[in-house]
Amino acid sequence: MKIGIVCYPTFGGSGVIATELGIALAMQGHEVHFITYSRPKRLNALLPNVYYHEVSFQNYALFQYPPYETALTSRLVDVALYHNLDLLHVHYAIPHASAAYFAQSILREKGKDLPFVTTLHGTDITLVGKAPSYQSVVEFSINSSNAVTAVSESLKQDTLDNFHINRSIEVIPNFIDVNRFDSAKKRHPRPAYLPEGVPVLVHASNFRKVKRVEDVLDVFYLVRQSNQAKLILIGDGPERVPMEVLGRQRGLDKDIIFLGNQDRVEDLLQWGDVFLLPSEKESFGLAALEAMASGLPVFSTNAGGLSEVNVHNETGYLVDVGDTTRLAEHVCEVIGNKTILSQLKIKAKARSQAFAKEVIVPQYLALYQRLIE
Ligand code: GMT
Repeated sequence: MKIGIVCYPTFGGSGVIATELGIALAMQGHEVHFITYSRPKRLNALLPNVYYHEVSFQNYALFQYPPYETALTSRLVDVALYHNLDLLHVHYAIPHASAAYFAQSILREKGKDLPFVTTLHGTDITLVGKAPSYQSVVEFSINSSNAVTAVSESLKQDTLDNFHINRSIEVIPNFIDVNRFDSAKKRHPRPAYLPEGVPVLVHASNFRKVKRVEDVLDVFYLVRQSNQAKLILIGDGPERVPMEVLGRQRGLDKDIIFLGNQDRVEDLLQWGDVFLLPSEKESFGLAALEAMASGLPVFSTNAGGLSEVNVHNETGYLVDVGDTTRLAEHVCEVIGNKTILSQLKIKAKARSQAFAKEVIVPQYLALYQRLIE
């Protein structure tokens, strides 16, 4: 098959899933064309069967905002015709689904049929998508897609609750390459700032408000009242600088290590003992799944689809949004008891196998096959 993939090329989960899916398909011999405004972070230029087409902008003094959707649509038409694509898979509805719909309409005029799949990832529905400035276009383009998938049951339900949807939505959960996160393949010794024997708490996100990173610091503060511990923060975003300031104000700065955006998150997760994800909204929680595959129990909220990934009392703990006291109690209990910690680690790792790429990628392929036929 010749498949076009549209995604955000950033460190966000939707871009990561789109990239990993494209790589997995290319490794099976399919021809995969990424169409986006810059090379996706995890996309290696040397991979066979993988092509990257940059969306370029013609800016003009009249444009206060460059019309990305128009540029993307034109690029989609061009790549679909020139490379004779069989189908398009767009990740994150805004503005990818409406650009795909528009490209499909243009291509039809030119005698080419190009079905498209839209995968909903989270904030394209639960946050920005339902805002009045985008809602009608998101709703129309979901209804007009040839197939729609959501990354969790919770996100599917949110979509049905927030939009007038007149079509089916298939749930295909996110996935990972479990081998990459296998902690048995420890490659990097612990750095000096993480002394042996001191429990390491980890959080990874895009540092947006919705992730409630201040709750991560709150939990760490409470844990530190009675335990030695270190906190590793992976990622970057608007909340990073405020969190550095907060860490200093709380006298925790010597024990919090900000690592910024990282390509090889699996190498860093291996230093951790527990993973914190106190998000306000989370359609799935890919970062939690990556942590579980690395053998870290997850201490999260019960927001959105997190309970479909993290199982309370088995692979970690789930609390209501904002309940940092309860979350800190669970962390203290676990880091103070080696037996509980190692049981949770084993179960977290075992659960991650349910989301192995070998299990999930065939579900996308079956969907593509149905569409093309
Ligand atoms: O975080 C976002 O704003 C967007 C998006 C992204 O690109 O990272 O995250 C969403 O998609 C991920 C991949 O499907 C999910 O694992 C995240 O839970 C989801 N984020 C939210 O729902 C906040």
